[in-house]
Amino acid sequence: MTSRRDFIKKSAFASAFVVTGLPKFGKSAQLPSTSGTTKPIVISTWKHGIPANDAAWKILSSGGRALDAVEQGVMVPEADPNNTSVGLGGNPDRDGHVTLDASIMDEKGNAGSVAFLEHILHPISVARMVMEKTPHVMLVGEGAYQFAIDNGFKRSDQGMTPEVKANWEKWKAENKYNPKIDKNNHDTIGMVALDNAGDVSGACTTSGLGMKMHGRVGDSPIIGAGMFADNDVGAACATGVGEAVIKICGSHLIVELMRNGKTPQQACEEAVKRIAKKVSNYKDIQVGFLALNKAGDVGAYSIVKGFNYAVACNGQNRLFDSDYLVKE
Ligand code: SD4
Repeated sequence: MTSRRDFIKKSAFASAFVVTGLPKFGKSAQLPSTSGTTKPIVISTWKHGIPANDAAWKILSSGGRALDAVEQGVMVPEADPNNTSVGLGGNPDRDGHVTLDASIMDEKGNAGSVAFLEHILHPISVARMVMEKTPHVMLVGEGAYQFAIDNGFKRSDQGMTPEVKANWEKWKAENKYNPKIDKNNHDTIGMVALDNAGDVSGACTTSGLGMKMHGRVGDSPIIGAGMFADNDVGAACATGVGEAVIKICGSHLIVELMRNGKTPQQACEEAVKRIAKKVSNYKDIQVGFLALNKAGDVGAYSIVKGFNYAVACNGQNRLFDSDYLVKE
Protein backbone atom coordinates (compact mmCIF):
# COMPACT_ATOMS: atom_id res chain seq x y z
CA MET A 1 0.00 0.00 0.00
CA THR A 2 1.34 3.48 -0.88
CA SER A 3 0.84 6.11 1.79
CA ARG A 4 0.01 9.66 0.75
CA ARG A 5 3.44 10.85 1.89
CA ASP A 6 5.17 8.11 -0.11
CA PHE A 7 3.11 9.01 -3.12
CA ILE A 8 3.99 12.69 -2.93
CA LYS A 9 7.64 11.76 -2.48
CA LYS A 10 7.47 9.47 -5.49
CA SER A 11 5.67 12.13 -7.56
CA ALA A 12 8.40 14.66 -6.84
CA PHE A 13 11.01 12.03 -7.69
CA ALA A 14 9.27 11.10 -10.92
CA SER A 15 9.13 14.65 -12.20
CA ALA A 16 12.90 14.96 -11.85
CA PHE A 17 13.81 11.72 -13.61
CA VAL A 18 12.87 9.78 -16.68
CA VAL A 19 9.36 8.51 -16.23
CA THR A 20 8.75 4.87 -16.91
CA GLY A 21 5.73 2.73 -16.52
CA LEU A 22 3.19 5.27 -17.74
CA PRO A 23 0.38 3.87 -19.83
CA LYS A 24 0.33 4.46 -23.55
CA PHE A 25 -1.32 7.77 -24.33
CA GLY A 26 -1.02 11.05 -26.15
CA LYS A 27 -0.16 11.73 -29.76
CA SER A 28 0.88 8.21 -30.72
CA ALA A 29 -2.53 6.88 -31.66
CA GLN A 30 -1.98 3.37 -30.39
CA LEU A 31 -4.05 0.22 -30.56
CA PRO A 32 -5.64 -0.98 -27.33
CA SER A 33 -3.02 -2.66 -25.18
CA THR A 34 -2.89 -6.42 -25.20
CA SER A 35 0.22 -6.61 -23.10
CA GLY A 36 -1.36 -6.13 -19.71
CA THR A 37 -3.29 -3.49 -17.88
CA THR A 38 -2.17 -0.26 -16.28
CA LYS A 39 -4.16 -0.17 -13.10
CA PRO A 40 -5.10 1.46 -10.97
CA ILE A 41 -5.08 4.74 -12.88
CA VAL A 42 -6.93 8.03 -12.60
CA ILE A 43 -6.97 10.93 -15.06
CA SER A 44 -8.56 14.34 -14.78
CA THR A 45 -8.84 17.67 -16.54
CA TRP A 46 -6.63 20.72 -16.04
CA LYS A 47 -4.02 21.63 -13.46
CA HIS A 48 -6.46 21.23 -10.56
CA GLY A 49 -6.45 17.55 -11.61
CA ILE A 50 -3.12 17.12 -9.79
CA PRO A 51 -4.45 17.61 -6.23
CA ALA A 52 -7.70 15.92 -7.24
CA ASN A 53 -5.76 12.88 -8.50
CA ASP A 54 -3.78 12.83 -5.23
CA ALA A 55 -7.03 12.37 -3.31
CA ALA A 56 -8.29 9.75 -5.76
CA TRP A 57 -4.96 7.90 -5.71
CA LYS A 58 -5.15 7.54 -1.95
CA ILE A 59 -8.22 5.37 -2.46
CA LEU A 60 -7.07 3.56 -5.60
CA SER A 61 -3.62 2.70 -4.24
CA SER A 62 -5.14 1.05 -1.20
CA GLY A 63 -7.35 -1.16 -3.33
CA GLY A 64 -10.42 1.10 -3.16
CA ARG A 65 -13.24 1.45 -5.63
CA ALA A 66 -13.00 3.77 -8.67
CA LEU A 67 -16.36 5.28 -7.73
CA ASP A 68 -15.07 6.39 -4.31
CA ALA A 69 -11.86 7.63 -5.91
CA VAL A 70 -13.56 9.88 -8.46
CA GLU A 71 -15.97 11.29 -5.90
CA GLN A 72 -13.22 12.07 -3.37
CA GLY A 73 -10.99 13.36 -6.16
CA VAL A 74 -13.35 15.97 -7.57
CA MET A 75 -14.36 17.07 -4.07
CA VAL A 76 -10.92 18.71 -3.80
CA PRO A 77 -11.54 21.47 -6.39
CA GLU A 78 -15.18 21.69 -5.25
CA ALA A 79 -13.96 22.66 -1.79
CA ASP A 80 -11.36 25.15 -3.04
CA PRO A 81 -12.83 28.65 -2.65
CA ASN A 82 -10.21 29.98 -5.06
CA ASN A 83 -11.25 27.72 -7.91
CA THR A 84 -13.39 29.93 -10.15
CA SER A 85 -14.81 27.18 -12.34
CA VAL A 86 -15.75 24.41 -9.89
CA GLY A 87 -17.83 24.59 -6.71
CA LEU A 88 -19.13 27.55 -4.75
CA GLY A 89 -16.01 29.62 -5.50
CA GLY A 90 -17.02 29.53 -9.18
CA ASN A 91 -18.00 32.39 -11.42
CA PRO A 92 -21.71 33.22 -11.17
CA ASP A 93 -24.31 33.42 -13.86
CA ARG A 94 -25.06 36.86 -15.26
CA ASP A 95 -27.53 37.54 -12.43
CA GLY A 96 -24.93 36.79 -9.76
CA HIS A 97 -26.02 33.26 -8.78
CA VAL A 98 -23.42 30.49 -8.52
CA THR A 99 -25.25 27.46 -9.94
CA LEU A 100 -23.57 24.06 -9.94
CA ASP A 101 -23.77 21.00 -12.20
CA ALA A 102 -22.34 17.53 -11.45
CA SER A 103 -22.61 13.91 -12.55
CA ILE A 104 -21.27 10.53 -11.50
CA MET A 105 -21.38 6.98 -12.89
CA ASP A 106 -20.29 3.68 -11.42
CA GLU A 107 -19.08 0.40 -12.90
CA LYS A 108 -22.58 -1.06 -13.00
CA GLY A 109 -23.87 1.68 -15.28
CA ASN A 110 -25.68 3.45 -12.45
CA ALA A 111 -25.77 7.21 -12.90
CA GLY A 112 -26.71 10.27 -10.87
CA SER A 113 -26.61 13.98 -11.52
CA VAL A 114 -27.65 17.38 -10.29
CA ALA A 115 -27.97 20.61 -12.21
CA PHE A 116 -28.68 24.26 -11.47
CA LEU A 117 -27.98 23.57 -7.79
CA GLU A 118 -27.19 26.44 -5.44
CA HIS A 119 -25.65 26.74 -1.94
CA ILE A 120 -24.26 23.21 -1.68
CA LEU A 121 -20.52 22.67 -1.28
CA HIS A 122 -20.31 19.19 -2.80
CA PRO A 123 -22.73 18.71 -5.70
CA ILE A 124 -20.88 15.53 -6.69
CA SER A 125 -21.95 13.88 -3.44
CA VAL A 126 -25.55 14.95 -4.01
CA ALA A 127 -25.29 13.41 -7.50
CA ARG A 128 -24.04 10.19 -5.93
CA MET A 129 -26.91 10.22 -3.49
CA VAL A 130 -29.40 10.72 -6.34
CA MET A 131 -27.80 7.65 -7.97
CA GLU A 132 -27.82 5.49 -4.85
CA LYS A 133 -30.91 6.57 -2.96
CA THR A 134 -33.55 7.50 -5.55
CA PRO A 135 -35.18 5.81 -8.53
CA HIS A 136 -34.08 8.82 -10.65
CA VAL A 137 -30.95 9.91 -12.48
CA MET A 138 -31.16 13.71 -12.41
CA LEU A 139 -32.49 16.34 -10.02
CA VAL A 140 -32.31 20.06 -10.74
CA GLY A 141 -32.62 23.42 -9.03
CA GLU A 142 -34.84 23.76 -6.00
CA GLY A 143 -35.73 20.06 -6.03
CA ALA A 144 -32.08 19.05 -5.99
CA TYR A 145 -31.41 21.55 -3.20
CA GLN A 146 -34.30 20.27 -1.09
CA PHE A 147 -33.18 16.68 -1.64
CA ALA A 148 -29.68 17.61 -0.47
CA ILE A 149 -30.92 19.40 2.64
CA ASP A 150 -33.32 16.57 3.49
CA ASN A 151 -30.37 14.17 3.29
CA GLY A 152 -28.07 16.03 5.63
CA PHE A 153 -26.16 18.39 3.35
CA LYS A 154 -25.65 21.83 4.88
CA ARG A 155 -26.66 25.03 3.14
CA SER A 156 -23.71 27.31 2.45
CA ASP A 157 -24.06 31.05 2.18
CA GLN A 158 -20.40 31.69 1.51
CA GLY A 159 -21.32 33.95 -1.43
CA MET A 160 -18.96 35.13 -4.13
CA THR A 161 -15.31 35.64 -3.25
CA PRO A 162 -14.13 39.25 -3.65
CA GLU A 163 -12.21 38.22 -6.79
CA VAL A 164 -15.21 36.56 -8.41
CA LYS A 165 -17.47 39.47 -7.46
CA ALA A 166 -15.01 41.87 -9.08
CA ASN A 167 -14.97 39.71 -12.26
CA TRP A 168 -18.72 39.75 -12.38
CA GLU A 169 -18.96 43.53 -11.82
CA LYS A 170 -16.39 44.07 -14.58
CA TRP A 171 -18.26 41.74 -16.89
CA LYS A 172 -21.54 43.55 -16.24
CA ALA A 173 -19.95 46.89 -17.02
CA GLU A 174 -18.39 45.64 -20.28
CA ASN A 175 -20.84 43.14 -21.74
CA LYS A 176 -24.27 44.71 -21.55
CA TYR A 177 -25.75 41.51 -20.09
CA ASN A 178 -24.92 39.39 -23.16
CA PRO A 179 -23.55 35.96 -22.23
CA LYS A 180 -20.16 35.54 -23.82
CA ILE A 181 -18.83 32.20 -25.03
CA ASP A 182 -15.18 32.16 -25.94
CA LYS A 183 -12.00 30.11 -25.71
CA ASN A 184 -11.34 31.12 -22.12
CA ASN A 185 -14.56 29.95 -20.53
CA HIS A 186 -13.73 26.43 -19.29
CA ASP A 187 -11.97 24.52 -16.48
CA THR A 188 -14.57 22.04 -15.31
CA ILE A 189 -13.09 19.04 -13.55
CA GLY A 190 -13.84 15.73 -15.23
CA MET A 191 -12.22 12.61 -13.77
CA VAL A 192 -12.28 8.96 -14.82
CA ALA A 193 -10.58 6.05 -13.07
CA LEU A 194 -9.84 2.35 -13.36
CA ASP A 195 -9.38 0.52 -10.06
CA ASN A 196 -7.48 -2.59 -9.05
CA ALA A 197 -10.54 -4.74 -9.62
CA GLY A 198 -10.60 -3.52 -13.24
CA ASP A 199 -13.73 -1.39 -12.78
CA VAL A 200 -14.20 2.10 -14.23
CA SER A 201 -16.15 5.08 -12.91
CA GLY A 202 -16.38 8.77 -13.76
CA ALA A 203 -17.28 12.11 -12.21
CA CYS A 204 -17.66 15.63 -13.49
CA THR A 205 -18.44 18.83 -11.55
CA THR A 206 -18.52 22.51 -12.45
CA SER A 207 -19.94 25.94 -11.84
CA GLY A 208 -20.43 26.00 -15.60
CA LEU A 209 -19.78 28.80 -18.01
CA GLY A 210 -19.21 32.04 -16.17
CA MET A 211 -21.82 34.78 -16.79
CA LYS A 212 -24.23 32.29 -18.41
CA MET A 213 -27.95 32.98 -18.56
CA HIS A 214 -29.80 32.15 -15.34
CA GLY A 215 -31.06 28.58 -15.65
CA ARG A 216 -28.49 27.54 -18.23
CA VAL A 217 -27.24 23.97 -17.77
CA GLY A 218 -24.09 22.70 -19.48
CA ASP A 219 -22.80 19.30 -20.49
CA SER A 220 -21.31 18.29 -17.14
CA PRO A 221 -24.48 16.90 -15.49
CA ILE A 222 -25.79 15.34 -18.68
CA ILE A 223 -24.97 11.65 -18.71
CA GLY A 224 -23.19 10.88 -21.98
CA ALA A 225 -22.30 14.50 -22.70
CA GLY A 226 -19.93 15.71 -19.95
CA MET A 227 -19.08 12.21 -18.73
CA PHE A 228 -19.84 8.57 -19.48
CA ALA A 229 -18.58 5.27 -18.12
CA ASP A 230 -19.23 1.76 -19.37
CA ASN A 231 -17.46 -1.07 -17.60
CA ASP A 232 -17.26 -3.13 -20.81
CA VAL A 233 -15.21 -0.42 -22.52
CA GLY A 234 -13.89 2.50 -20.45
CA ALA A 235 -14.88 6.06 -19.65
CA ALA A 236 -14.62 9.61 -20.97
CA CYS A 237 -15.21 13.16 -19.78
CA ALA A 238 -15.29 16.66 -21.20
CA THR A 239 -14.44 20.24 -20.41
CA GLY A 240 -15.07 23.49 -22.26
CA VAL A 241 -18.12 24.89 -23.97
CA GLY A 242 -20.88 22.52 -22.94
CA GLU A 243 -23.23 23.49 -25.74
CA ALA A 244 -20.83 21.95 -28.27
CA VAL A 245 -20.30 18.83 -26.16
CA ILE A 246 -24.05 18.27 -25.71
CA LYS A 247 -24.67 18.56 -29.46
CA ILE A 248 -22.45 15.56 -30.20
CA CYS A 249 -23.10 13.59 -26.97
CA GLY A 250 -19.33 13.81 -26.59
CA SER A 251 -18.43 11.39 -23.81
CA HIS A 252 -20.87 8.71 -24.94
CA LEU A 253 -19.60 9.08 -28.49
CA ILE A 254 -16.03 8.49 -27.30
CA VAL A 255 -16.97 5.39 -25.33
CA GLU A 256 -18.86 3.98 -28.32
CA LEU A 257 -15.92 4.69 -30.60
CA MET A 258 -13.67 2.79 -28.19
CA ARG A 259 -16.20 -0.04 -28.10
CA ASN A 260 -15.85 -0.23 -31.86
CA GLY A 261 -12.08 -0.55 -31.72
CA LYS A 262 -10.69 3.00 -31.52
CA THR A 263 -8.00 3.74 -28.98
CA PRO A 264 -8.83 6.41 -26.38
CA GLN A 265 -6.66 8.83 -28.32
CA GLN A 266 -8.31 8.11 -31.66
CA ALA A 267 -11.74 8.37 -30.05
CA CYS A 268 -11.01 11.78 -28.50
CA GLU A 269 -9.69 13.06 -31.84
CA GLU A 270 -12.77 11.80 -33.64
CA ALA A 271 -15.07 13.56 -31.16
CA VAL A 272 -13.26 16.87 -31.57
CA LYS A 273 -13.47 16.48 -35.34
CA ARG A 274 -17.19 15.84 -35.01
CA ILE A 275 -17.55 19.18 -33.22
CA ALA A 276 -15.54 20.82 -36.00
CA LYS A 277 -18.01 19.39 -38.49
CA LYS A 278 -21.19 20.26 -36.60
CA VAL A 279 -20.45 23.51 -34.76
CA SER A 280 -19.77 26.40 -37.10
CA ASN A 281 -17.81 28.61 -34.68
CA TYR A 282 -15.64 25.79 -33.35
CA LYS A 283 -12.41 27.71 -33.84
CA ASP A 284 -13.62 30.33 -31.38
CA ILE A 285 -14.32 27.90 -28.54
CA GLN A 286 -12.45 25.37 -26.46
CA VAL A 287 -13.52 21.79 -25.76
CA GLY A 288 -11.20 19.14 -24.32
CA PHE A 289 -11.90 15.43 -23.99
CA LEU A 290 -10.21 12.76 -21.87
CA ALA A 291 -10.69 9.02 -22.24
CA LEU A 292 -9.49 5.85 -20.56
CA ASN A 293 -10.01 2.26 -21.68
CA LYS A 294 -10.06 -0.95 -19.67
CA ALA A 295 -6.39 -1.58 -20.43
CA GLY A 296 -5.52 1.72 -18.76
CA ASP A 297 -4.61 3.51 -22.01
CA VAL A 298 -5.30 7.23 -22.03
CA GLY A 299 -6.43 9.67 -24.72
CA ALA A 300 -6.74 13.46 -24.71
CA TYR A 301 -7.55 15.99 -27.41
CA SER A 302 -8.93 19.51 -27.63
CA ILE A 303 -10.07 22.00 -30.25
CA VAL A 304 -7.47 24.67 -29.56
CA LYS A 305 -4.16 24.84 -27.73
CA GLY A 306 -4.08 25.07 -23.96
CA PHE A 307 -5.86 21.99 -22.63
CA ASN A 308 -3.91 20.00 -20.09
CA TYR A 309 -4.68 16.99 -17.92
CA ALA A 310 -3.30 15.05 -14.98
CA VAL A 311 -2.49 11.32 -15.01
CA ALA A 312 -1.81 9.35 -11.84
CA CYS A 313 -0.61 5.76 -12.05
CA ASN A 314 2.32 3.67 -10.86
CA GLY A 315 2.83 6.08 -7.96
CA GLN A 316 3.31 9.08 -10.26
CA ASN A 317 1.00 12.04 -10.79
CA ARG A 318 1.89 14.31 -13.70
CA LEU A 319 0.42 17.04 -15.86
CA PHE A 320 0.47 16.69 -19.66
CA ASP A 321 -0.34 19.08 -22.50
CA SER A 322 -3.01 17.75 -24.82
CA ASP A 323 -2.63 17.74 -28.58
CA TYR A 324 -5.24 19.84 -30.40
CA LEU A 325 -6.98 20.29 -33.73
CA VAL A 326 -6.67 23.94 -34.77
CA LYS A 327 -2.97 24.46 -35.37
CA GLU A 328 -2.99 27.88 -37.06
C1 SD4 B 1 -20.09 23.89 -19.07
N1 SD4 B 1 -18.32 22.32 -19.55
O1 SD4 B 1 -20.87 24.20 -18.19
C2 SD4 B 1 -18.73 23.39 -18.68
C3 SD4 B 1 -17.83 24.55 -18.76
C4 SD4 B 1 -16.54 24.42 -18.17
O2 SD4 B 1 -15.96 25.54 -16.11
O3 SD4 B 1 -15.66 23.72 -18.62
N2 SD4 B 1 -16.52 25.24 -17.09
O4 SD4 B 1 -20.33 24.03 -20.26
